[in-house]
Amino acid sequence: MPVDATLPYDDQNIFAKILRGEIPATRLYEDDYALAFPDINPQSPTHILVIPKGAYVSWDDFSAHASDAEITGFVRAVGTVARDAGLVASGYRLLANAGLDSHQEVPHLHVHIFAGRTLGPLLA
Ligand code: IU
Repeated sequence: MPVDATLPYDDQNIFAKILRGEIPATRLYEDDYALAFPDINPQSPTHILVIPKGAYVSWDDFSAHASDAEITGFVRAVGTVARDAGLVASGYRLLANAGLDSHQEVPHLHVHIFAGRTLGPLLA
């Protein structure tokens, strides 16, 4: 079910539980601002999710309310995860769904990193 990204943050969402260690995930990368783990239902050979540690529903919430340190830390973390996964030479796609029309399913901001095959045109 797509989520309404204008709703308040729900700390019972699945990614909040992963952040708190209540649900296991393979922690590919973690620092003060971000956590990365493999998507449970990969859409490409490499499909990683990167989430901020703060409680933000969507890109809109994050960009409006996160501190400069959180934003810088998160953006750097996404780049580090892609680099550490060896994706720079072949390339990769970043995607962040936000709200109903995008079909965002988990109400905690996440950036998808897709790689490992030719991805084709966006929205194909
Ligand atoms: P979306 O951008 O909100 O539509 O993407 C949610 C993603 O979270 C989707 O690709 C799921 O496969 C993924 N996911 C996950 O990795 N682990 C989970 O426990 C659940 C969803 I629920």
